Amino acid sequence: MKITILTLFPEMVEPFFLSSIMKRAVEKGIIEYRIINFRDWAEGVHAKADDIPYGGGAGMVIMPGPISKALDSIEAKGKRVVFPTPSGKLLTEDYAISLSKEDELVFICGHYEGLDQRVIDEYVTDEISIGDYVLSSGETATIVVIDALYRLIDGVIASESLEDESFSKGLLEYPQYTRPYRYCTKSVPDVLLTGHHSHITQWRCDQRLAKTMQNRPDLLSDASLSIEERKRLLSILDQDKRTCQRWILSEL
Ligand code: 6GU
Repeated sequence: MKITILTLFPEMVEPFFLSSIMKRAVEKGIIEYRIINFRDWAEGVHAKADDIPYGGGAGMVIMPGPISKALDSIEAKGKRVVFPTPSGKLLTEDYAISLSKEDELVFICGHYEGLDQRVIDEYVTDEISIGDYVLSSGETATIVVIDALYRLIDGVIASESLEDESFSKGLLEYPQYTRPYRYCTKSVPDVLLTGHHSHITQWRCDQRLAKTMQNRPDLLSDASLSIEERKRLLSILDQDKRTCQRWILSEL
């Protein structure tokens, strides 16, 4: 996949491509990236790329000229052009999967208050938000979007690693343990040492259900649960109810 990032702060983005799993994906040739500073298309001695908003208001807006020249130089029209912004559609695992299937993606990093709407209308195919909070820079959001999608491309990470992780099947991930067996008086759940494959699978499945119910009950209504998993969920709910009842009674 070819990734192009248009930014005024290349130094914020570059390190991501130089470390860890992304570094390996680049070395393997799975990811090709280029980072373009669109200030290079700005004019005047100050190479101005932003200006005050028409109609008044706080902050600065990225001017249409330099960014659209940069976009034309890479023939962005017809390509999937992503603009990470808090006003975009929410990034989900399914959204990341759809982006991971593209051969090429272009990212525009906004800064300050935003990007002139005419540039969005002309070039942007996807306005994406990474959550209901505001970041000061589009660069960090761009890295989040890229991180969520590139790991799903074949060959980047082992496919088994993707199977049980959070959001696969619409559930959160089960807890993981490694050596030592005892750490600060706590030991690893015994079932994981039994070598009994089906018991371990069952325990992990229960843990995923319980974790999802505790931290993200909103996910359960869309999760694709089997009859057996629904029954397990009921029994976990029952146990929770009994624990809750015991706690209430102990306070009386
Ligand atoms: Cl994509 N950008 C910024 N600046 N803030 C955000 C965001 C994006 N998503 C949530 N907050």
